[in-house]
Amino acid sequence: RKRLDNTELVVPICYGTVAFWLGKKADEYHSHRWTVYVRSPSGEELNHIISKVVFKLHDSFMNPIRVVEAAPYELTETGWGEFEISITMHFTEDSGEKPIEIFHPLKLYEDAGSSIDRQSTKKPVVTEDYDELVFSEPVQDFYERVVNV
Ligand code: SLL
Repeated sequence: RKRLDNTELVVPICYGTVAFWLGKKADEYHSHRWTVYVRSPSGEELNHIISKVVFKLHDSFMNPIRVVEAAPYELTETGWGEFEISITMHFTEDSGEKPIEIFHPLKLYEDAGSSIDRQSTKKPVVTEDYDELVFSEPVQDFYERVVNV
């Protein structure tokens, strides 16, 4: 497969968690409903670049390895605790790229001292990170396919 010298393909992504307290519906093991996601900051499709996303949850979850093979690349669960989520992005076969693993903390509670001191079922706790996937010297066919979408 031919790679392009002196070329970089830069793909912006953002990923994060959104968590709602369950209020009256909360029980000991399910105090919150939360979603972890990977998406394009501009709302573009990522499915021409990403083939699947593997979310690895804390071992206290049943089947902690969750595979999402189509957009939207997100997962919703209920739980009681915060932990570090492993997010592995796999790329389309023609890219010749290895998977990339990133980590993102699931946040259920506002920081102590935050002005939002009372939990509400309506106001989610959100954390989001922005990043860029940088493919240097990309495979030519992949590059041309992606930039022509
Ligand atoms: C803590 N280190 O102790 C963390 C672990 C794990 C959270 C948090 C499981 C929910 C389920 C769940 O929420 N685990 O079993 O459905 O705070």
